[in-house]
Amino acid sequence: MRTQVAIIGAGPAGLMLGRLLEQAGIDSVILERKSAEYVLSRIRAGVLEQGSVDMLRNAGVGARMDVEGIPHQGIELSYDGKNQRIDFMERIGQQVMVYGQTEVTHDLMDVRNASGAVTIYEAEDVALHDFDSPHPRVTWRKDGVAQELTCDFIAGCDGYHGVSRASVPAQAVKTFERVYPFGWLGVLVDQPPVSDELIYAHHERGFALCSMRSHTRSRYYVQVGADEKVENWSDERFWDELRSRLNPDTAEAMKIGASIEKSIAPLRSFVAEPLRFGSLFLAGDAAHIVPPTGAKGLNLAMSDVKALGAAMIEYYGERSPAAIDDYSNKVLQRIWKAERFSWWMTSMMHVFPESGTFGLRIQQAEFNYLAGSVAAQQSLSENYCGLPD
Ligand code: RFL
Ligand code: PHB
Repeated sequence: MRTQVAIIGAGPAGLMLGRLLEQAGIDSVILERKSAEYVLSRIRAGVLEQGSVDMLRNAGVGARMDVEGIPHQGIELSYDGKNQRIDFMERIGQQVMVYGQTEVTHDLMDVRNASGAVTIYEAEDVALHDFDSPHPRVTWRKDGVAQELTCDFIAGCDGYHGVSRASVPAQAVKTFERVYPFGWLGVLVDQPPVSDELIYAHHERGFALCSMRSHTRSRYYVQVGADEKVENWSDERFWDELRSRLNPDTAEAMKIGASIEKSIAPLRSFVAEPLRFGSLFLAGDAAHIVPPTGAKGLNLAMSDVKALGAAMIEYYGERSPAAIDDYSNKVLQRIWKAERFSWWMTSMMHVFPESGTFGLRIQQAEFNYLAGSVAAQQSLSENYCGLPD
């Protein structure tokens, strides 16, 4: 089999890249290790920056988002029960869109299926070859049968645990990492959200987040220890813990019910450099991880593939390698700014047992500064809603 661009991974990064290329008449094949149903069953991000919203619309996959997505013009920060609203619209004239990653992925899969472009699900033992040359290859097995794809480029969009970054010789890649001593326990429930806006709460028992997927489906998280097991968290224990971390009025108003999904995600900051190795390019979680506190992961994946897609389109259209040569440097600038913001939001809102009472006072001062400073609120707003490309 032959294609122009082999894309590894059918998450939001791989599917969006495939769509951008298809719109420009460039052929791609997507190889995905799991089934489409499995990919759609993973509950992840919920917040889209304006830039991601625009990308989905321009890609012709914004119609359902525009009906079902919920525009949000601010967030609530809660610190030991005291609430402070950050009004994005008033501070910087922007908003974000609450629309689940599952729905984004679904919409991108539908448009790809309709286009006839090839996606191979349940591809086993995907392996990358010869990407230090202009004639890279990808091999895999499907239903036990060995397969091969030749191509011009490989886009590694296969997430943090994927094969693409792992295929690069260790001495060719530098990695930067911080692992946080906690995770997020998340619950999805078919009950209306407790608040019209997201609530990010700091409490001495730990961080909590009240989010949503729709007017009838809520997503809640609590900070838990890094080695905590989901089996130890009955629904009752989760609701008690969540409510204990919110201000009493919010806790009182919360509608609870049987969880329809419950999982723990570890928190990590990670960046690989560079993001190009000959004919192989990394994008999305394959290239970097942010802790979810700033709602940046999916949005960064989108902005990476926006740049990568444009660079490939320029390469095929104008026979110019300038943009593909610039890809890694260009996107790393934005990635590091999102890393900084996600680290900062995480540092302000979570409980860090090792930083003691001094650390707590610094967090309190950070919150008080935000509450009293228009400049600090503008800074949070522009980072949360998305910095320019
Ligand atoms: P994905 O979504 O991980 O997709 C990678 C795909 O590659 C496949 N794959 C392979 N395929 C073939 N061969 C192999 N060897 C393969 N290995 C892996 C995988 O099966 C998968 O289908 O990466 P992508 O596309 O880069 O997208 C990144 C986003 O998924 C991620 O950044 C966000 O979910 C992060 N995130 C959030 N981001 C936001 O922008 N806003 C949020 O509100 C937000 N909340 C979150 C989050 C992530 C969370 N968790 C669970 C990590 C909340 C949570 C709890
Ligand atoms: C979510 O709804 O899953 C969500 C929202 C905001 C975040 C992280 C996760 O910062």
